Amino acid sequence: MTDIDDPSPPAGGPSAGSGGPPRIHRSQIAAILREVADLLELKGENPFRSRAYANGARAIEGMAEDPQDLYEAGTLGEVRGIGPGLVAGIAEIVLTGSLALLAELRAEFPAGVQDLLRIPGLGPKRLRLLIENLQIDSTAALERACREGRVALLPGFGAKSQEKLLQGLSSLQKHGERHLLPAAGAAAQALARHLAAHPAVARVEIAGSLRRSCETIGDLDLLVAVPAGEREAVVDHFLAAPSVLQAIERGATKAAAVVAGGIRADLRLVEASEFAAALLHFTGSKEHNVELRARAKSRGWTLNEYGLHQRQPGADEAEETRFALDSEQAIYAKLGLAWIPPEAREGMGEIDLAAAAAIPELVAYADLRGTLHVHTDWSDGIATLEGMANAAANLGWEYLGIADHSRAAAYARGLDASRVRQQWLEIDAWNAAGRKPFLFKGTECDILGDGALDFDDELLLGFDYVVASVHSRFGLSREAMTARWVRAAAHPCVTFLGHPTGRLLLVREPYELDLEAVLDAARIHGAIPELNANPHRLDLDWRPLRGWLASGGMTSIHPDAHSPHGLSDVAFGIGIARKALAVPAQILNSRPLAEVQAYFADRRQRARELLAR
Ligand code: DGT
Ligand code: CA
Ligand code: CA
Ligand code: ZN
Repeated sequence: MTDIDDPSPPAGGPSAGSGGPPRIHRSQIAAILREVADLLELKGENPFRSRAYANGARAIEGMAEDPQDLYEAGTLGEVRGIGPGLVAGIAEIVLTGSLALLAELRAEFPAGVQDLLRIPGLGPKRLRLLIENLQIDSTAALERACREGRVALLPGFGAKSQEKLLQGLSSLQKHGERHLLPAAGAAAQALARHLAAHPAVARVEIAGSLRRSCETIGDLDLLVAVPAGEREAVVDHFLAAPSVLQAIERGATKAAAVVAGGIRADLRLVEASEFAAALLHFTGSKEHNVELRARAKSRGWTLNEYGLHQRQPGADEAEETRFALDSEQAIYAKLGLAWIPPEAREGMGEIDLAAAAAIPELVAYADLRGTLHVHTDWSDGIATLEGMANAAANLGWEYLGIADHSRAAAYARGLDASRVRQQWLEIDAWNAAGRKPFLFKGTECDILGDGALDFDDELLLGFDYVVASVHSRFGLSREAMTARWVRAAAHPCVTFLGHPTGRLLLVREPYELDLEAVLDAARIHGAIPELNANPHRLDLDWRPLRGWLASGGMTSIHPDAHSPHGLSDVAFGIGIARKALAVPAQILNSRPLAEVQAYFADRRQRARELLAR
């Protein structure tokens, strides 16, 4: 069902699979529960009821097993965080794809409430005050009230929160139409499976920005091969998918709908003979397509979503003949190009590389041998150290690095020196018993405001490696933030720069920073900027990462996982690494255990020598 030559990682790539009832993804179940929790709170219901749904959402997102498997086994109620009252609701979602309670609750509020709840920094409690006192029923009404200064006058608000709300509104406007990879990927895969279950559908692919592993997704693009006579039936089938909330468009060769999570999905229906050209076109990017078309034109051909065409000498446009090319590979080859992985199709030099046959074998999910930035319940993770280690073993990994927070991150129950040493004993015991995977002693050590590290050098030297991260004082000037990072990158004990730009996708822009200066310092001192694969971050961004790798730098793909399930977020990092044209040799955690051990040992030896001077 998927492109044979497309080694997409599991989370980003299409996996339409065969038949069977469409499974609803955990993130969709969690989104429904979370919205119920918000609306119950907004309604002013018994707070325990609302909290039960919020806890349920968190439990569903964090658990290692698939919620549907547990439902089928009848053991959902045994999961910590899922109360007995919630089991029936989750069962309803698993069976029908929706929850009647949510529809009832939505009907009790103006339609604009869903948007208002998405404003960063505005929770249901305060939204309720705005609705009751200022009759706010939409983001437009809220913006007006802020501009007119009416929000600042409300008890419990004030000028500062009014300003924050305006910032939240503009952030929502800027990002509100886009979606994070887990939700978009899950929604697309559910639709692809649903489409594949129709007997007239010969082939399904997920195209667009999702196939290119972009960091956020505007809308889903699905492509199916269907005989012309069956298109209408397949459009009906598509619009009847359990996740479809609303049909937007119904045409002869296309359809569009809004699915759960407020995500738009475009469907294109083509003949099997047009499939390869259509897949190429709808995968994009637009810039890539424009360059490909120009290349076709320079050979006297035309390339469009229906195929690559040649005009017979003297004939007019209507007499174009189509080359019989039945794969993307064949179309690229006809244009004198090696096949270009979808992630690289951004119109950023990849066509020249392909023309020179210089696109290397990019890193793939299967190359990873372990990972190095995960949290346990020693700090703010939800699983035990043993639980995280076992989950890593289940992924087939050789090693796992535990990097709980340091003491300054009090909000995340950061570890002090004595807790660190206790944790080391547990890790040493694990390794001494020969248990798998091998565990590294790491820390995610806060970088304080002035660039100093949160632990003293002696303690730092006891770790196998150090991820240094900024978790506070995001508002520093560009100069101060750059100096802070440069100082940290120069510390001999620092192995990795943690989520270097601090962005939270769709929520928070990167802080002010001269990234180039920081990367220069990292290069000089041998620190590695991590590729934080948490789908909320994907930091370092693939654009600067590409430059860093091209100039000889190395990275390491870390999930920043807070639960066993979070470990598989590395798949998103693989997509981003591929966008940066990374090969396995540039990814530290694609190396086998012994090499990583040797790398850390060398770094530590060097740090000892430098600190002894
Ligand atoms: P998104 O949805 O904003 O995350 O990004 P895409 O890339 O999925 O964009 P979308 O859904 O508008 O279109 C899907 C693909 O269709 C796009 O990547 C390339 C192709 N496409 C769309 N509009 C144009 C166009 O005006 N010219 C060309 N050459 N290709 C287009
Ligand atoms: Ca799209
Ligand atoms: Ca689209
Ligand atoms: Zn962090």
